Amino acid sequence: MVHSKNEADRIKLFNLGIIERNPAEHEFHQAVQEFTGSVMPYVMANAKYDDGHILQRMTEPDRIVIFRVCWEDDKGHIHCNRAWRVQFNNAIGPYKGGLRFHPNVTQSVLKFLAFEQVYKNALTGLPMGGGKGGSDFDPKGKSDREIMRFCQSLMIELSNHIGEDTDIPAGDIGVGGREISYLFGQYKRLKNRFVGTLTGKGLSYGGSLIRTEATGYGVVYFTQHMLNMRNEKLAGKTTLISGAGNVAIFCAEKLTSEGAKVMTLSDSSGFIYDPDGIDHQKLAFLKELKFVKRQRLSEYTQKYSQATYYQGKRPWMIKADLAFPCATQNELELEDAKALVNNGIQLIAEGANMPCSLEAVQYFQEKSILFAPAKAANAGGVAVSGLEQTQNSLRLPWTREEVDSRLQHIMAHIHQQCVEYGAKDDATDYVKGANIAGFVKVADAMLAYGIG
Ligand code: NDP
Ligand code: 2IT
Repeated sequence: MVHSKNEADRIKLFNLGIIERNPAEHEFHQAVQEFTGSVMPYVMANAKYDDGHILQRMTEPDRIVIFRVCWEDDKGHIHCNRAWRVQFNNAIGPYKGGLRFHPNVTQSVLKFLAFEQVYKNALTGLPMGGGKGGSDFDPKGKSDREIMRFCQSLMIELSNHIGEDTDIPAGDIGVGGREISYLFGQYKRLKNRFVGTLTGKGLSYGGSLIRTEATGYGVVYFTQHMLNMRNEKLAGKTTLISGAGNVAIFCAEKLTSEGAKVMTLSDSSGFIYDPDGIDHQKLAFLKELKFVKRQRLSEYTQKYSQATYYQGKRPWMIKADLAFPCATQNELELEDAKALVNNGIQLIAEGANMPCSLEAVQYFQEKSILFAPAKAANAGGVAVSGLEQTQNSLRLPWTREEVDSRLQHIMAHIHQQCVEYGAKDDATDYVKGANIAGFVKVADAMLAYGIG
């Protein structure tokens, strides 16, 4: 986005203030910088937001809870981890957002995720504020019992800060169905209440159909709307996906169902390239490998010998039409963006949160590549979490068709908002559209409450 001198100065000054107030929180700085790049000009053009110092207020979380989590491993050794819950903004609904268990979790990572979640949740049109939590606990190589003891210990403290009308956690990296079940079971025991305080639950105890698939499916629904605007279709497109977790696998499943060819998946050790495409049968093998056996992706090439495994590499040097980064933050940098563009990439949709660096996003925009930012493209997961809460309150489970059709409707609505707020010449700037549409909802609620 090109800014006038005055706008550029205001953006620069504001971001320097963010860096000064939040030293060393690089991921948080990055998320705020991406946001203000498009929102500051809008604020400057609308005096009520500028006079209300709304951006200053929106970039300060409501509160952050930090606590110790001690647990005993299978050998009787005691471990201490650190955990957080960032309750960023509840202007339009109770705090809502996932929990991440990964050794690289820091306060900065959780603040960036919670900040993004505020505007993503607003875009869904459901009454959800934004929060995020997690721990620097590494679930890799731990037994089920160790995971259980860690989750139970974490919930002893977390249960004091959450509730079905206060803050509703869910999954994220390292937190899937197994972890949510241990967390929910402990919450229920501590509070003696069976309520929808966590989402992503098992189907027989309050979970929603399609929640597992929702983020990945939603990314594909959103992509279809982007392609439709250019009279293009998914069928026949070649695609790259990074990650091999919840988001990546179900993104691959839906792309394959729609006739696109998925050629790559990755994990933190490397990526697989299957030129024949990762079809439904291969995906069934991968679901068992990753979600049941919890093994490494490199095993894929043992079974499918036409595929190649690239140790320690990312998939972005492979030639394809569409790319879906679905693993983690900053996994696609400027050099990767250049390689993709050189190879004729048409569209990038962020399945993960902030997977593209600021420089990579800027480069895609300069080259007029269709680019869907995370807060729009991956909102399907939290949207179906919202629908899980609705079903919990109604005490009525919906069918697969009902939930999927609501998800499709929500993704269409998010796309529509991006088009409305992101108009640029005769195209759509999805970064600007998603940021401003999310901003307006939250900012208007905050202004209505007065100063606080
Ligand atoms: P999972 O834990 O299911 O999978 C994560 C995947 O990413 C794994 O393949 C993992 O590989 C890889 N990965 C994790 N950290 C790194 C790293 N530092 N470098 C390289 N690869 C890494 O998580 P999800 O699929 O749920 O989440 C993926 C992304 O999607 C995250 O950014 C998350 O915030 C976002 N997201 C998730 C939603 C959800 O509903 N689950 C909703 C919206 C966004 P390995 O196994 O080797 O660690
Ligand atoms: O980043 C995200 O949107 C999630 N991890 C899902 C959050 C949720 O509450 O379902």
